[in-house]
Amino acid sequence: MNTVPDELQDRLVEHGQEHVLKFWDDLNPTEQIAFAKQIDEIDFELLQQIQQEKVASRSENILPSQTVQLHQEQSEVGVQRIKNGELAVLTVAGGQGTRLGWSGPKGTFPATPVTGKSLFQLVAEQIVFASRKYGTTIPWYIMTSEENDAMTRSFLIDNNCFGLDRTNIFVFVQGEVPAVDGKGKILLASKGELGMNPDGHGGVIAALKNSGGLDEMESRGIKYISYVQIDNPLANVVDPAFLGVHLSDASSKEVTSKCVKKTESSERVGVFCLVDGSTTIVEYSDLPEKKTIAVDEEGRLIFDAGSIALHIMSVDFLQRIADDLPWHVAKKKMSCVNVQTGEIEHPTKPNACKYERFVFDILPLATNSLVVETTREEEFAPIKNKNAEGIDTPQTSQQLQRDRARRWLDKNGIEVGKNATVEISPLTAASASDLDTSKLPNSIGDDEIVVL
Ligand code: UD2
Repeated sequence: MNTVPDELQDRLVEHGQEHVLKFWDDLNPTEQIAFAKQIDEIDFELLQQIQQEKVASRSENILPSQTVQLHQEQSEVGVQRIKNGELAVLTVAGGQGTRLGWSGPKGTFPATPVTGKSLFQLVAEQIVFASRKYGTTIPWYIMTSEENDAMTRSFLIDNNCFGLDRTNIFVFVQGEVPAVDGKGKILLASKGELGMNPDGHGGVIAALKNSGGLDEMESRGIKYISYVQIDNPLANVVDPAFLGVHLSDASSKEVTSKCVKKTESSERVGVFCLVDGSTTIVEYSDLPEKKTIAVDEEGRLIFDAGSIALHIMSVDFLQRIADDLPWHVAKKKMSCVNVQTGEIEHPTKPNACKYERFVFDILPLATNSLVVETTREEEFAPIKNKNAEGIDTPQTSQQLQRDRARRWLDKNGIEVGKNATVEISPLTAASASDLDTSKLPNSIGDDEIVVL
């Protein structure tokens, strides 16, 4: 049995968190060592700063954001920069597939309609295709979480990184923050473990910086990042037109974001808005109801620019703002040890304050940003919920993937039977114009299942 190291005790007392040691004597020496290590790694100053950070009162000055259309003519300049090796892909993949009933990292979830390719494979193969097409290297940065890091790494290695060179993949883990109760006391997940939470997808910027990822990018000559969430199989991860528009006018932009028109007021996507004059995304749950449902004279939604969480970010901008993202607090339910009784409690009401950062909070920090509208059917088929829930499910996503494949074939004059299922591999094409008609069938019959 070890006594509590003085230094540890002092630090906890200094920050008013000494209650976490209440059950120290119940732990065996190995557990004590692990617990001491966990406490030692906590940045108490940061936790204190987050708790003291004033939650900005929500401004009433919210207007719809300006958007421009994304045009393919802007591709040429993007292509040049990709060829120069200035673009990297960044995927946030800290989430688990729990909401989908999938035990494992969300990126390992089978997403495509015929071959069941995983979400990770879809990103990897798009990078392989673009690297070949443009004769360049496009490194891939993947953010994992403590929970899924080891599984993600083995998944990639077991699958030979889906054709990518391992030296061009940089996996890094997002940060964690202790969860606290209403009085700011850290919760105990067990007698020898603090209750921790991932710091949100906005933690990606600080994690990139702290892991050396941003410096590594600069040493490779990477100037721009294509940011994608792992949950959208149709996300175009290497899009020259998107990069082109980011670079398009005299004043260089620090972040450019894609939006699509919302399908209905209740759609659960963040909305691009001008808040106190700055472009930003207001999460669907935070946009006042009146604004969410507001329509113009023709019945069209006024706040209609939905975020599909695709951004081009300039690396030098991220270096500058890496530590500046604000924190959000969410009250959630979390099982934890009752410090009076030592028993684990499963609350029926929210008992824990969880702290998170949101990646879209980089927008108001940018001196120059732009929102471009893209075609929803081409780029957005998120997988968020189980099939039974009906919206943003594996089933709805697969249908949208099939529809896009059909449209690409149609554009090339290939007739596809009404009930046919077509899957186009990211290794074959990134757009309708990439399809090589000499290798395509003349037509695809009804009920046929085809992989191209
Ligand atoms: C996100 C956006 C929403 C809309 C929608 C589009 C937020 C808060 N909401 O909603 O506005 O644009 O996407 O599809 O951004 N992740 C991590 N670490 C974390 C938390 C999340 O890596 O700590 C990753 C996660 O693996 C996923 C992505 O971030 O790839 C999105 O996270 P989410 O599922 O919490 O966001 P969602 O679907 O509520």
